[in-house]
Amino acid sequence: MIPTDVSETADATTDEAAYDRRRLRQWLAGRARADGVERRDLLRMLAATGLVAGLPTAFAAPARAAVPAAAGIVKPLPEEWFTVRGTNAEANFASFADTGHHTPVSRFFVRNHTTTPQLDADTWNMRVWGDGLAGGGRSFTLDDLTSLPATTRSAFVECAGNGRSFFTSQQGRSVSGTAWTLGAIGSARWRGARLADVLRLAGLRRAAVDVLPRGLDGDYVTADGTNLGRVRRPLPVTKALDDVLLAYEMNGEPLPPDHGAPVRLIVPSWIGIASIKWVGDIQVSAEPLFSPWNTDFYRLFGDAYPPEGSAPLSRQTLKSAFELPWNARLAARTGHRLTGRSWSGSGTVARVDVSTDAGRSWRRARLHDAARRADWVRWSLPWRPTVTGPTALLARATDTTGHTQPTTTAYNTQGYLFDAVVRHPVTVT
Ligand SMILES: Nc1nc2c(c(=O)[nH]1)N[C@H]1C(S)=C(S)[C@@H](COP(=O)(O)O)O[C@H]1N2
Ligand SMILES: [Mo]
Repeated sequence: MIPTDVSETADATTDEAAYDRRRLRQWLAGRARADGVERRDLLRMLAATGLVAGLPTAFAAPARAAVPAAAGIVKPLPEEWFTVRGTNAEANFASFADTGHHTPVSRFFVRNHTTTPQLDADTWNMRVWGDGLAGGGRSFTLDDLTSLPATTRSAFVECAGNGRSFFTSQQGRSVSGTAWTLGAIGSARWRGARLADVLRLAGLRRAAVDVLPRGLDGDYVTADGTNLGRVRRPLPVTKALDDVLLAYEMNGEPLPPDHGAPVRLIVPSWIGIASIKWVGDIQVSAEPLFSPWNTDFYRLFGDAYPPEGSAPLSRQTLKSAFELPWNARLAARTGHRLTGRSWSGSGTVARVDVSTDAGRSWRRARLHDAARRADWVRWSLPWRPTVTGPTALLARATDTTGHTQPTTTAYNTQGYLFDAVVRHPVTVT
């Protein structure tokens, strides 16, 4: 069930309390350790819990007109590279065959809740504020950020709903949300300041638990007219201090408008919503923070999950895709080179196995990139088909945590984190 009315104060309070209890349970059980949470943080969390009921919960505000389809994206969206889905543009994964490790900006998918704002980098500034700081906080201009030590790293950004359409086409379940195939991902070289440095300069206190970056794009209004305010999602301070960037460059160029100019967060290995674009301010809090993006969205709801949903989603899952058109036709008795990419939000990709006979037999693909965390690896496999007719190609990755892509993914109402092996139809002629 998807909660639709987040302005209902009683429900919101209950959800928040449940969320908080769940976080505490996880920490007590040591299950959040992978994200760097230490036991001494528990004491802070316990102290903070009592304050949850007093948090503001109302999001009710007048509705706005709906945004016309894809009107809000600035860059060109040629049909061979993109499929427009509402306010979003999915990359055509087959077209990645002629790109290198990194996805050019011109091919990078766009996921916008509303429209791309065109901000002036010269006047932009970002306020860091809240009771998790000592003192009154601090504002940063773009110059301030570029004068800090710069970090460059390669990382994918992938929507939590990437692969969502396969819940329906492979598993026969309908789910809500954009019906992405596998093109809601791209990998780029990001350059920026460390969020950790910015938080320390702003006066981070040991009592801080959550940071809440907020975008400068317009308020997000749901289909039923509820205004949820500006796009924002809390991030635990432990992750914020670990490897998060405030990126101002993408593939060696200033960040382009559609991808968050002048400054966006890059939260490596985590679901795309964590990487807030067009950052306008960051709240730093000594209490857990909540927004619809970590209570109603980006959790798993459904029969397999508690009523308040799973814990807020963090890491991406494991996936693979062929760089080949859907229903591609391949000549028999000819040597082909199948190529594709695999990626994981946990550990790195250790191996990829490919089946060219709909899953009956498997061969190990050759990997073409050194495995790196939060990034994808390219792979290839030679294939000389002999049997003509329709068949399915399957790619199945295993990561260094020992996780292998399963045959099916447990259903969740909003279709997040599809990790099952995708059956890619082709015809041998
Ligand atoms: N401010 C803001 N940040 C945002 C979004 C948004 O709509 N507004 N979309 C999020 C989602 S859901 C995803 S998947 C990624 C997509 O990043 P991209 O458009 O650069 O590919 O941005 C995230 N950051
Ligand atoms: Mo997303």
